[in-house]
Amino acid sequence: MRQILDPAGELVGPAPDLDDTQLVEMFRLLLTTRMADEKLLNLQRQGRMPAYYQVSGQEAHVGAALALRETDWLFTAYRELGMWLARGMSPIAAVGLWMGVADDDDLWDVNRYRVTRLNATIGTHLPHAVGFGYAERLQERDTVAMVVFGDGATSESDFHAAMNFAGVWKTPTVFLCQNNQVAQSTTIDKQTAAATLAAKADGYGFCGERVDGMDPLAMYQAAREAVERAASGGGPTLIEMLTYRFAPHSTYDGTPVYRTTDEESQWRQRDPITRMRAFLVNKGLWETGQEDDMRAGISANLEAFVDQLEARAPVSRHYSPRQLFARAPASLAEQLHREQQDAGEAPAALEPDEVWAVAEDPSPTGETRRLDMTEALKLTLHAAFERDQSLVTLGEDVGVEGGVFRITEGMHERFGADRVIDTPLCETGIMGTAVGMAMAGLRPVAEIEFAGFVYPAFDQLIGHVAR
Ligand SMILES: Cc1ncc(C[n+]2csc(CCOP(=O)(O)OP(=O)(O)O)c2C)c(N)n1
Repeated sequence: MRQILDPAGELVGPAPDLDDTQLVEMFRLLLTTRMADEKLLNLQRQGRMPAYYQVSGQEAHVGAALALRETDWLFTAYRELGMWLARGMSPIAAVGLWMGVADDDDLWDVNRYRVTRLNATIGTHLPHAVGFGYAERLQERDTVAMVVFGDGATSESDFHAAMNFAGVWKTPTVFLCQNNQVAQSTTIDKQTAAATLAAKADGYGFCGERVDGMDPLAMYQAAREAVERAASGGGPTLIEMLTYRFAPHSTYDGTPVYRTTDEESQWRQRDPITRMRAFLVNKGLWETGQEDDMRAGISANLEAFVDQLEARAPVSRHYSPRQLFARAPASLAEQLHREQQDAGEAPAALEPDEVWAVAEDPSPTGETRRLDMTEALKLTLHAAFERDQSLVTLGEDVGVEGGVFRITEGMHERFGADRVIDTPLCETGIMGTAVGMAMAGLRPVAEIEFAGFVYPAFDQLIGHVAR
C-alpha cells in the first residue's frame, strides 16, 4: 500500500513535488471540507435541508482532485465534497446542491469546474467516464476523466462494464474507488472475496494500486502518476483509496450497527487532517494561531453562504421546463400548464422556440422511395456519417462484420475502426459509454444486436439517456 505520510504526519516516502504554498492550500481544502461537512450535517439536523451524506474521514480525496489538470474532468457520485472544492468550486455550490436550491445561475457550473452533477444510481456513471475519455481522444484532446465511486459500486455490473471497456479501448480513465470498507451497512467482506479491490484491475489488463486513503500526499502522488499515464496514452488506472467514514452512511441512517466504537477510534487515529497538520507543523509551515484565523474565515464564509442560499426564492414551477431543456418537450409544457391551473395560477406564456413539438419538425420534401427498414437505416447512417464527423457507431459486431443485419456494412472500411466500433459483448457498456461520448460532444449511434437483448441496457436508457 502506498503511503507517504504516516499517521503521525512523518514522511515515510518521497514527498510529492508540491511547494509550501500548495501544501498549505491542500490543508485549507481539507479543513474547509471537514467544516462544510459539519455545517451540512447541522443544517440537516435543524430541518433546513432534506438529507446529506457525510464525507468526514475521507477528505484525503482532495489530494487526488488536486492532481487533475484544469482540462481534466471529474465524474462524481455523491461523497466527494473535498474533490469538488479542490476543483475550484465555491462551497456555496456544494451547500446549495444539498439544500436543493434552484441553480438558475449555475453555481454548480459543470463546464467551468469540469465536475459532473451527482449520480445517485450506484456505479452507472463509470461507463460515462470511459466513453467521455474515448471521445476526447478521438477529438485529439488529451483530457483525462477521473471517476469516483465507493466499494459497493465495485459489485455493480457497470463497474465491470466500465473497467472492461476502458481496458480494451485503453481510455484515459482514472478509476478512483473510495473504499471506506462499508456500503451503507454491508461490510467489504460481504461485497467481495478479492484480497484487495485494486487487484481487480489485473483482470482487465491495467494497473491497480492500493493507497493509504487517509494520506492526502499519497493520494495526490498516486493520482498524479495515473493522470500522467492516462494523458500520455498509457491507459487507465484503478486507485483503491483505503479509508474510513467516521459518520453513519447518511443522515437517514442511525448509529452504525455494523462496527464497534473501538474500530472507529482506531481509524480516527489516522485522521487525514490531523496527519496533514502535523506534517505542516513539523516542516515549520503552520502554527495554531494561523489555524484559528483560518477556521474563523471558513466559518464566516459558510454562514454567509447559507444566508444567501436561504434568501433565494424556492424552485419555481417553471424551473424544469425552462432550465433543464434547450426546448422543453410539449408534454412538459402541458404538464406545467395543468399544474398552474390546479394551483389557480395563470398559465406561463412559453415562446414557440421554448417548446419542442415533434410533429411540427419539418418533413423532408422531394421524391420519396419505398425501402425496408434495414436499407433505410443503412442509407441514413452512411449519409449522416459523411456529413457529420461527430457521428460514431458502437455495438456488438458492428465493425468488421457490419452488424448482424448488415446495417453498418462497409462503414468500418469507409470511416475507420475509431468511428465504427466493435465493442465487448455488454449492452450496459454500449449504452453507458455512448452517454459519455455524447457528453463530450460526439453523436453516438448505439446498436443493440437484437431487440430481446436490450434489457441489460435499460438502466442506462431510463436513468441517463432519457434524462
Ligand atoms: C443502483 C443502486 N442501488 C442501491 C442504492 C441505494 N444505496 C445508496 S448508497 C448505497 C451504498 C453505496 O455504497 P458505496 O458504493 O460503498 O459508496 P459509499 O456510500 O460508501 O460512498 C446504497 C446501497 C442506490 N443508490 N443505487
